[in-house]
Amino acid sequence: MRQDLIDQAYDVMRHNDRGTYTVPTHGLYPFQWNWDSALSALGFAHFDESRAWTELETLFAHQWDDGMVPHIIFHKEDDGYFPGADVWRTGRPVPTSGITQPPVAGFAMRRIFDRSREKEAVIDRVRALLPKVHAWHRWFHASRDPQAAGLVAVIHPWETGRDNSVDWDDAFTRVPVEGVEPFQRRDTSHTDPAHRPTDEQYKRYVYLLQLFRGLGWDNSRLHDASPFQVVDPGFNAILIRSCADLAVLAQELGETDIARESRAFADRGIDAMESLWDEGLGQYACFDRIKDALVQSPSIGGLLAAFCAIPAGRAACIARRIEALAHSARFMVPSHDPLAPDYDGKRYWRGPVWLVVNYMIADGLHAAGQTEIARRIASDSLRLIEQSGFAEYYDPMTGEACGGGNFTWTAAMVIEFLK
Ligand code: 9WN
Repeated sequence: MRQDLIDQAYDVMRHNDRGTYTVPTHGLYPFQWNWDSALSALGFAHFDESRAWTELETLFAHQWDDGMVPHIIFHKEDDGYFPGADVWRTGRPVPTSGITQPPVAGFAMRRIFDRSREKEAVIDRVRALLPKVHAWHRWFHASRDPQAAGLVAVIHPWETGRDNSVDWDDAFTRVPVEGVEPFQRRDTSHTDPAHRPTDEQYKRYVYLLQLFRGLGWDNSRLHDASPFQVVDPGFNAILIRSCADLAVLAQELGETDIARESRAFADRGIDAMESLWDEGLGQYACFDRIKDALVQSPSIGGLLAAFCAIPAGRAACIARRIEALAHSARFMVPSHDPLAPDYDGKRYWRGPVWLVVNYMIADGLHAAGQTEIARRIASDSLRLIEQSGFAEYYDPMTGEACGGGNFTWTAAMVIEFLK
């Protein structure tokens, strides 16, 4: 075990700890982010399990009445980030954004509870969280799957957590920019603009935000009104995995209704994932609901599908895809295929390696028996840390640190890989 790296990871997490929630990194992201928090809870659990549950409790304390859990919670005012609470204007007592993020909390809960050495001490807290997480999963199926296809759509790239992926480029041509209020970005004053989304993309992010705000953040209207409706295999794999894990946890706690419904969501999702398989790409692909077509984009979204229990043959294909990627990049797993024309090794989700995604892919492949490639992903992740520290993301060719530094979830993943 690399105790020195674990100690450094603990330091990063403590540094970004605000007591009852954690910020992704000081400066660039001064609030609580949804999937950052859930994944960071895994790291906290290794040195302070109670603090891990607090992280999840704080997140769910800001759940909306309809079940949605917002992607940002603006606990304190800070003008270092755009768009802030004054732009979202969701009318919440503690301001939040009005969209969601990958629902990784169900998975995190089960993993933390499975490993808990003090189950009796935390069981009431777990029991209290369970229906909240389930309500969020129900909300997804009710609000983002109106045709009951078994898979849910995202209506804003920020929801996927892979903000400027090449996956959204085509769908974004249908998102207008007319009427976008003037704004000033803050991200580019904290980090290298060449590592961030473009101004054109930001205008479209804001267009969607304004559209949803104009509809009063009414989730019964947003999906159908959005010109951006994309079914992301990675996002859905996270939801399916969380439903499956919640089913196991609920069963253990005697909550049989939640267990049954969660299992049904997961089973239906797994079956429907098959509709996203793209034989030409040799991996899963996004589906654009407006265009009614798969998106021809070899991104990490299709590889993250391995996080849920896809058929063994599909997991083997994903393992082969990653082996092929290893011929064109030094560090696994690039967020976009380096041989594809729109690859950009430093620009955010268009090429760089992200440890959180590596962790989830490795976890899924390991469960599917693809242990060798899972080990390779873990060891590449640690090589990046040794070379470049706890960055937000890394260039897959050079290993250079990109984006923000001292990143909470990167540190949490290091602890997970090493413990
Ligand atoms: C928008 C906090 C978040 C992550 C996302 C990542 C980035 C925000 C931004 O930072 O997104 O939500 O302003 O760029 O893309 O995955 O949750 O770390």
